[in-house]
Amino acid sequence: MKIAEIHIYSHDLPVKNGPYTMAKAEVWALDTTLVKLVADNGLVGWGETCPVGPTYADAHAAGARSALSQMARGLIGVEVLSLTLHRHMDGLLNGHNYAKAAIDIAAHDLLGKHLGVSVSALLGGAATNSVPSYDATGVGAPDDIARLAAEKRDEGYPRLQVKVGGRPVEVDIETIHKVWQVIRGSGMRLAVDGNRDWTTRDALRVSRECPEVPFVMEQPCNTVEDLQKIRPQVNHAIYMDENSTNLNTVISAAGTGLVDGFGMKVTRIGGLHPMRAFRDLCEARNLPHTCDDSWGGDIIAAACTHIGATVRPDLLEGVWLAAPYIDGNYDVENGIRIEKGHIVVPTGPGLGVLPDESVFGAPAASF
Ligand code: 0XW
Ligand code: MG
Repeated sequence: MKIAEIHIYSHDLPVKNGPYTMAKAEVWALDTTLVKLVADNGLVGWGETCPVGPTYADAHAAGARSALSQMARGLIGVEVLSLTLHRHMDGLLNGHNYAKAAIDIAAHDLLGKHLGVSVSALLGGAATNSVPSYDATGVGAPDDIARLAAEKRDEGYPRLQVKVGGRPVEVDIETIHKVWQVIRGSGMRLAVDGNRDWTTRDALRVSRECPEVPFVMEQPCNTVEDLQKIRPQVNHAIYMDENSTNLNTVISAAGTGLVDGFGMKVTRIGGLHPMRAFRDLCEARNLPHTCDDSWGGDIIAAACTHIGATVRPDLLEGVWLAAPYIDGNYDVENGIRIEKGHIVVPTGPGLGVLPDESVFGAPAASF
C-alpha cells in the first residue's frame, strides 16, 4: 500500500471559556493542521498536529503546514510503513518532528484500516479499554485553582496538573499549599508545571517551602542545564516535558538519572513510531510518563489515547486532551470524550475516529 495523495487542512479551534493560560502563553484560539493520506488502494488515513500557540515549543501552526508541503511531493509513492516513512521524511527535511507526526499518525490510521485492527493493536496491544486522563488548570489565583481542584477531584480525575510561573513565586507556593489542602487524602496525584518559567532560584525555593506536598515538579525551568543544577538540591521528583524534544534527549535524561519521568507529547517526539520507542525506554527504566499532545481535536486525541492504552498501567500518568476546551467533535458519533476523568479507547479499525471532513473546508494544499 503506497501513498497516492496528501491533503493538508487548517482548522480553527476557539478555546471554550478562554483564554487558556500558561506561564509563557495565553491562548484564545488554536490553529490545528490536519493531514489526509489517500493510499493507492483508496483507503484514507488522518493525522493532526496543533501547537498550543507559537511560544510553547519550537513549533507553530504555519510552520507545520509549511514543513508538510516541503515533504509532501517526496512522499507520494512511498510505502505506508512507519519506519520507512520516517526515514523518507528525515531524508526530505531535518527536524520538524511536530509536522512529521501528522504524517506518522495518518499512516498508522491507514495501516490499521488496511489490516482491520486498531492503532493500539498496531502499537503492541492495549492493556486497558479505558485510560486515565488528568486535568491541567491554567495559571490562576490560589483560591480559584483550589476550587477547581475540588471540582476535578469530585469529577473522578485521578491526577491534577497545576500550572504555575509568570508571576511572583510566592503566589505559586500559596497555590500549591491550597490545592494540597483540598486533595490531600483523596488519592489524586499532583503535578506542578512551570512550563520552563521558574529560575533555578524559584524552583529551589518552592521545593524548600513545600516539603510536605508530594508533587511532581514538571519542566520547572527552561533548560536541561537548569534541571541538572537543581536535581541534587530538590526533594521533589522532576519530570521533563518541553526539553524532551526527541529520543536522543530522552535517552540522555533517562540514562543519566536526570529525571523521574516525562510529560510527553506525541507530536513533539515525531508521532506514534518514536512514541512507541519512548514508551519502551521508559518501561525499561521504570519511568512514569504521560501520553499527551499540546492541543488539537479528535484525531490527535485518538492517537494519544491509543498509545496511552498500550503503556504499562502503573507507569501511565495519564492522557491529557484539549477536548474540555473544544466545542463539538470532528466525528459526532465516535469522537473522543473524557468522562469521569477517563477516556474510552476507540476500538478501530485504525484510530477509530472518522472526521466529517466538511468541517475543515477546502484543503490548504493538495499533492
Ligand atoms: C497541560 N498540557 C498537556 C497541555 C498544554 O498544551 C500544556 C501541556 C503541558 O503539560 O505543558
Ligand atoms: Mg507540561
